Amino acid sequence: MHRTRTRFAARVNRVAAGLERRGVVATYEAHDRLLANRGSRRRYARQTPGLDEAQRGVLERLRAEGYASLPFSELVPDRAVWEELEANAAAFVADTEAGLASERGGGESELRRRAGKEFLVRKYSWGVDLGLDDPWLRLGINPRLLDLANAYLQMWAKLEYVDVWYTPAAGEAERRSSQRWHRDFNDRHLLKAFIYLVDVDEQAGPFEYVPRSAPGGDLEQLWPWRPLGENYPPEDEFAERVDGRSVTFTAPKGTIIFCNTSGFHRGGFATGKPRVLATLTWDSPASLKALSERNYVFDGAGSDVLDDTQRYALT
Ligand SMILES: O=C(O)CCC(=O)C(=O)O
Repeated sequence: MHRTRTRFAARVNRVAAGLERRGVVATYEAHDRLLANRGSRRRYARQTPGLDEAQRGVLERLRAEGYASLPFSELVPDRAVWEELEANAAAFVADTEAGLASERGGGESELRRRAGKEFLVRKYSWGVDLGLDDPWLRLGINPRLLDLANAYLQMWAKLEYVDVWYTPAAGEAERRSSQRWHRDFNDRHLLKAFIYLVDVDEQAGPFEYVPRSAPGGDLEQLWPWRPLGENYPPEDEFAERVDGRSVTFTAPKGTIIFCNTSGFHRGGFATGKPRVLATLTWDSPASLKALSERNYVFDGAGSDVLDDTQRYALT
């Protein structure tokens, strides 16, 4: 009796989950085609940003390959911006290493981690209030990056995620979660930036990407992107079908990598050295309506200095 009820409850839950999933997908598609993204595309068309040569170079490579990388200083030549980020990152690294040392000694720490990706320590993780005094938030709406994001997405983008990650060298044998090849499920209109804050070699878990695997690329049919899709293919079959066509971003500190992570990517399998990077995600309003949630709340202070694209990105 109890067993029958349990099985029945499990079936009801499965049906409910299936219906909910279909509802989420339908909401996303409606917002992409008709509702939220239409307004955002219209705004972009009315006010298309002028890009300089460095930005145009990134945009062309993003459109052709789904990724582009370059020294941060080529995109943002203002030295003061980098120095402020570097100082902020150094404080995060010092706090993180103190916390990890305390944990190793059996003590407590206030380090932020998220379920499923415990191998990674995050500066913000989830649910933080951020204002314009935060250099990482300001980087996400810096016109050198935001104009590029808007031009790539062909709409006014939303800044969805801002964080700094410290991945300790774990010496694990097996890759887990985002260390394995996957597509991000949360938007087809997606741009991420990874800014390396240390030199990243093979032992520090470099980011890796399969060029032209994002929607629109000639490898898009490889376990195609779907909203909320089954996005982690079997590793063996994946290796066979990709057959060495991936790119590995071993690169010095101060490198910025842009990529559309609805294409296949993986990284952060730090075997011998810690990896420290900052990461930003821009996506479409449709994604925020149905598939994603910001990891921060913008406190709004001083927002009168922002232009319309910046305010749109943060709200
Ligand atoms: O840590 C990495 O290099 C990969 C991160 C990742 O998969 C993601 O941000 O979607």
